[in-house]
Amino acid sequence: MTRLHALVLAGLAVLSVSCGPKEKVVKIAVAVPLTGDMGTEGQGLRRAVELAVEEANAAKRFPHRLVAEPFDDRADPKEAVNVANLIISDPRIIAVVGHYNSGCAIPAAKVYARAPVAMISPAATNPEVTAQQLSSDWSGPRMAFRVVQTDDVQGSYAAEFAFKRLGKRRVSLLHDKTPYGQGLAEQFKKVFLRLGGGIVTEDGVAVGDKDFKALLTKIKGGGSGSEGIYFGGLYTEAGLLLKQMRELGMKDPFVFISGDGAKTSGLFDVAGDAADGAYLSIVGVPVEDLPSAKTFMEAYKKRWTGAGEELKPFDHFGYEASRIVFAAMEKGATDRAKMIEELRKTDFTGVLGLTRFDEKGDTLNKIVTMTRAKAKDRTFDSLR
Ligand code: ABU
Repeated sequence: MTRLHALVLAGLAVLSVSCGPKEKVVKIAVAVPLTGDMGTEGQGLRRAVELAVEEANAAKRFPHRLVAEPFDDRADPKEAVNVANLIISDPRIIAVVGHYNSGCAIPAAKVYARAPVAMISPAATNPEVTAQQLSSDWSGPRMAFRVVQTDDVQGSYAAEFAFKRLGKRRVSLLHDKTPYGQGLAEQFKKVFLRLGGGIVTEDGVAVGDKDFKALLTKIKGGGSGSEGIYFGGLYTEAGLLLKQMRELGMKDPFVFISGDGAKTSGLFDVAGDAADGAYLSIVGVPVEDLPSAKTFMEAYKKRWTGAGEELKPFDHFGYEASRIVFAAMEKGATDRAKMIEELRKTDFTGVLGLTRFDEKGDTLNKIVTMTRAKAKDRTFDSLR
């Protein structure tokens, strides 16, 4: 046993708490939506973190049992704060993998900073999730990290794609008024205008709205010459927009472009064939195109075989976030403070390739990919 290994074992013994007569546990919190429309995505993340934890336990990587403890933030910022308070009150939790929604990660991070406990988001892409830590009124250390690219990259990429690749010059902007949806749409707008394009209408919708026909009729018939919609939001509203667009005859060459929150199989459940041809950007490279993710995908499919347990779009990010936490533990992160310190030094090669974080805690990987929905197969083709 090396000296470092001995120190790690000793430290973990201090952190962990007896759970039975002999057993000690160290926990990773998985704070995501587990119910509601976004529950499908959060359950995928829970499965991915559980898989990582089970693998680490099976390999006897640590002297104590690891546990992935799920917390349901219901994609609701207020509930995310409640959940974050519960998490910080459990001393066995050494780090958080979460949250899915930027609107949840932003306020929850403020709670984690008080503890402080590290949060690695596997999905929240609004820049503020990490950038808020640089503001003068931030209290606590910088403890927010993420393994996904940010929306300033994603929104810019989509604008360039619409202008240069699709040749669109007049676009209608819609968003769901959340930090994610609005932020992404505003970034698209900034770059599309800079390129010489025009935003001809601009509207917000509410998460949970079902009828967009009046809004779409305005876009279609307003004499604006709109050539398509850029929507910042999640798959439920995106699916309804697509369905109602097609019903109103808004079809090719009129385009629908959205982001990573809409690119999931749920889009086909909501929109059916109307999803066909929609453009959806994703952060990173599609998991099936990553040779480094092959083993993970095989293990996931072997472990999770039930109905509705198929791989979801952010699962490999959740798996990677967990393994980054384990790597930090092996390097001596035996308590919450050391975990934060160790995560800042992350130099981890795994499913996503090499992950390092900048001074804000954002991944240095900046790849974004555009995909196109194929309703017949319920798949998304990568466009290169
Ligand atoms: N980035 C996908 C949607 C989640 C969010 O950032 O709110």
